Amino acid sequence: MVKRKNNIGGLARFLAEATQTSQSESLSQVDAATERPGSTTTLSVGTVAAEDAEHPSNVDSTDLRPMKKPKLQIGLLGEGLEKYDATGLVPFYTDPSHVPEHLQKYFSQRERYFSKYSSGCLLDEEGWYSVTPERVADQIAERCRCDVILDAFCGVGGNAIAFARTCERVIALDVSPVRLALARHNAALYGVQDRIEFVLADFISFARALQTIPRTETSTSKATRRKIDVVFLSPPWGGPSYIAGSPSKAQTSLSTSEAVTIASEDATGDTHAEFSLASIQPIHGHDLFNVARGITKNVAYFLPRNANLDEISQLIADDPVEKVEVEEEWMGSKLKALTCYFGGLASGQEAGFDE
Ligand code: MGP
Repeated sequence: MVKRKNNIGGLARFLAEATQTSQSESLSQVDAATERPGSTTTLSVGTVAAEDAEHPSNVDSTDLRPMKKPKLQIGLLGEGLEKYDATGLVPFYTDPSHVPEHLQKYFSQRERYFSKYSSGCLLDEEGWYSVTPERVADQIAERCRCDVILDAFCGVGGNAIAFARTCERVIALDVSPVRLALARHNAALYGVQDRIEFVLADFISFARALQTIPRTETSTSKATRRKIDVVFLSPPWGGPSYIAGSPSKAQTSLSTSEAVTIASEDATGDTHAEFSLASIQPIHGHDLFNVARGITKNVAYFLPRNANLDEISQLIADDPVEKVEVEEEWMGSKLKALTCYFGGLASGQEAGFDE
């Protein structure tokens, strides 16, 4: 049994100290996000809203009586969990007739995304179309079982919740304070919020800041980098139209008129245009992979079912020995996505996990 370590909060502090400029600003927002989200049912996690609640501008400065603490309202999470409650940040749909047309197909799969949906799970628009279905998330989490995992694009928390069940600690990043608050709300509903460190940060800056912290103590710094065992990448694919494919890397060097769409047949026999890693956001999917590998060799990369397999194998072209394992994520007769396991996560390469 691996011992639980509780110093992830220290990681955020190390990063703040290491960078001190824009990164530390974003990390102070992190503190706001981790301390105060959902302190009322309508406020967002942003610092401004939180400060307004504590220092309203219409306060009479001559009135020296101690200010009353704002009363926490009971939301979907119920009593005792108010500080994690994000009720009111986005609609909680229960009646199909209230769901916008373009979200209907996702709403009909709500219990697949979160088996506890009806208890009060919250998703924003991007969450509806990109959350990993719970059973798929559980399967990936089993494969990624480790001490510390970094969920680089946590969204509304589907994967982070699953990782919290198989990993000692989860560091969950997102650039959206709203999505981060929704992820924490959902994690609280599953009772795993204490195992996840929610960090308002973009993965690229986070990884860069991490590199500035020495792995071992130096004469000038006692701060050492916390070991991250696995990085999980589930980045934006460019929205629901990803299935229409995109010009591959080779194709993008051609003029638009020359660019042709390569069609491929997936295991269901459906034909789709191939998705290129060039369409990954916020940077090219190949570059994103390299950033993750700067942290650890053990990377799990969640990609569209029509992803170009040649591009995936090219990710490790500079290593003649390493293999990537591509897992098809099926739900019933439907192929949903691919998870690509690298380093010690791939079958046959487990021995290299701790390298
Ligand atoms: P889908 O193909 O859009 O949904 O996404 P579905 O219900 O299979 O649609 P259908 O019309 O083919 O029936 C399938 C799965 O891919 C989703 O459940 C998400 O887990 C994942 N997914 C979809 N998008 C658009 C994204 C994305 O942008 N990023 C990530 N990381 N995952 C996504």
